[in-house]
Amino acid sequence: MGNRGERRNSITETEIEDKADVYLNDRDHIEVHVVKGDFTALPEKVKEFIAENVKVCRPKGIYLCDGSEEERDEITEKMVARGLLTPLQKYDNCFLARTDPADVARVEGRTFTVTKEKYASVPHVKEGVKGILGQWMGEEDARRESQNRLAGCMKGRVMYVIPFSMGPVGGALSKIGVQLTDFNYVVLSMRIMTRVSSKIWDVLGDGEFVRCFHSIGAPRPVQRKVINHWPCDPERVLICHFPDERRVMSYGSGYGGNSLLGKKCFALRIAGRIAKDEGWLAEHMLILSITNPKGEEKFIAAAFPSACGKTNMAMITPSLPGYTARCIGDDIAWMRFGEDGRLRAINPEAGFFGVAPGTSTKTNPVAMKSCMKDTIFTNVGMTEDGGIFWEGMEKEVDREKPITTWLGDKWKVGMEGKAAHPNSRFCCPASNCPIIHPKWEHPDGVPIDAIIFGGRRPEGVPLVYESFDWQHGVMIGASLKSETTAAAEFKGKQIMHDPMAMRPFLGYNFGDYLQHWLDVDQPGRHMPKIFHVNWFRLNEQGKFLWPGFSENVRVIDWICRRVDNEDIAEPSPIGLLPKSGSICTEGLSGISEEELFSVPKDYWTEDIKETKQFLIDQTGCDLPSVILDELNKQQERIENM
Ligand code: OXD
Ligand code: MN
Repeated sequence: MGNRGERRNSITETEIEDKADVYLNDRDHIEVHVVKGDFTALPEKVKEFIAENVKVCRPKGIYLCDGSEEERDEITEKMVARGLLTPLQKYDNCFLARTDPADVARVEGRTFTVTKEKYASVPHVKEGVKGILGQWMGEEDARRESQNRLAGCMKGRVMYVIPFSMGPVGGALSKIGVQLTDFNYVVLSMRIMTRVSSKIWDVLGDGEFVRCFHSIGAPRPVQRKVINHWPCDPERVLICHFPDERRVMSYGSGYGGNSLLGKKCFALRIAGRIAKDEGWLAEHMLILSITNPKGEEKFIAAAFPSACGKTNMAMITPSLPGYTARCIGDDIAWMRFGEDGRLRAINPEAGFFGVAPGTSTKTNPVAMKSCMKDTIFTNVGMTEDGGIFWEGMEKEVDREKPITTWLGDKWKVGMEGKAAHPNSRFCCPASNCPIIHPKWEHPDGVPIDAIIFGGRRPEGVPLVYESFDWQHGVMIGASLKSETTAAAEFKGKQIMHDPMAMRPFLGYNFGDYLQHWLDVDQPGRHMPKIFHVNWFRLNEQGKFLWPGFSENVRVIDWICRRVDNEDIAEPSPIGLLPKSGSICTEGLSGISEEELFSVPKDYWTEDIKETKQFLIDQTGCDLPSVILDELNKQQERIENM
């Protein structure tokens, strides 16, 4: 924080009223008070974008963000004064936000892709089947639904204008966005998660940008009771993506992926479509590097459904001596083949928005260190001395001392209930990460050697297997399934399909998406090997067969040796399995290779039948024939085993 005693340009009602009116556009004579920044200096297209939305939403002023620390401190101070942020004295410049308990996760049921033609957005599903690979809304419906919500939705509030870059500012693989929002929490979080800077205006010039609109939907005077100083309109949440226009409209929620539009909305759904049009890949993947004791470094991109431990893997502390892991990103990878034929990846984000529960000095000490400064925690518990607490941290706090839960109740470790919401988060700058890779912001990205798909599969699925080739690997990705978690609104544990870990983040027809993955395999390109991992297999007593976390380096090491074509794999009906003894288990006790790597015929007979049916039902005539062939071949191999 800056000097709290000194009042810089805090936005006060009077000051806003005092500012001279500014005409935002000549045609409609829209006037608005410019709270901060020089509207006249903005690129024309940005002025138009702002003016159109001011006209509809009627904010009391506009605030052009510059991404500076002064700006951060000014906004933070105001939020602390209002009670929306609580300073966490134990750490440096860290704050806790508690949301309205009705606004705690991404709302997949209210998230849509809007295109003129339905099948540009979603595949042809079999008659009578409910499609789960994206939701389409027609243009007319989207226009009507937006109008119903947006007219006057920012009355009495300031509209912040956030210029941001996904990827290093000006980088060849980077893209620019401009987000409008009426929620200062979003401004602070976007500042952590993306690169917000007034330099963006110069880089942008008259170029294209992704138009991101966000409103919490709580014009003043508020109609709905505001809980925890977290205004929202949860009953009317609506998140629409307009891939043809490279535009996002998000209304009603202030939480995570619903409101930090650079993340899922832009970097996955809209960028997915841009990537298809431009011939690259925008994926729900972490990026990490592993250097072995010989000093050889490999880069890996890995896709797991939400809340399956991506952040833990991205920040792995290898248990094997002599290995070093470094993190490039924990959630999203933008990957493009370079002129040398290598697939290069950047992390478009600038921060981590990690699931808090389960993160601890035991499971992810690197993440714990990353969030000790400049971090916003949301919906976690708080200790008496201004520290954080969530499920998984029981050994790190004094059990006798009371904790304030995310709902504001007094609670102690051992009592019923939970201190933190299962989808509570830490939002911290990636630069805080002690093992961040020196090249994590390199504009050319890092060369990817292997791609991993994984999920929570308690039964039947081996610890690791390798695809026979790229096409088989794409089929493995398309067949991805996992136990549900708290990242979205689903309740209870069930195994759900989450193809390519992209089910909630698809920006266009999934059949076309699979075809795009097949099409990037071109002569002259060095295709990364594709693997599937499962850290979560249980034995008959319900105990994990594999210790996971830092021990996963043993599996990563096997993968790296396979990248070097070491003869340590043997075929099975589902892919190449590690030869006996080829994964180093030295120092581990109670590991049963037999149980970890078995491929039970009954299980896989059922699995391939179900998966094939799922893909046929969900993508119908859009399913690439290559993928259907791969599924049939796999089925045949299983039948003959
Ligand atoms: C996330 C998610 O927040 O996948 O990363 O839900
Ligand atoms: Mn994610």
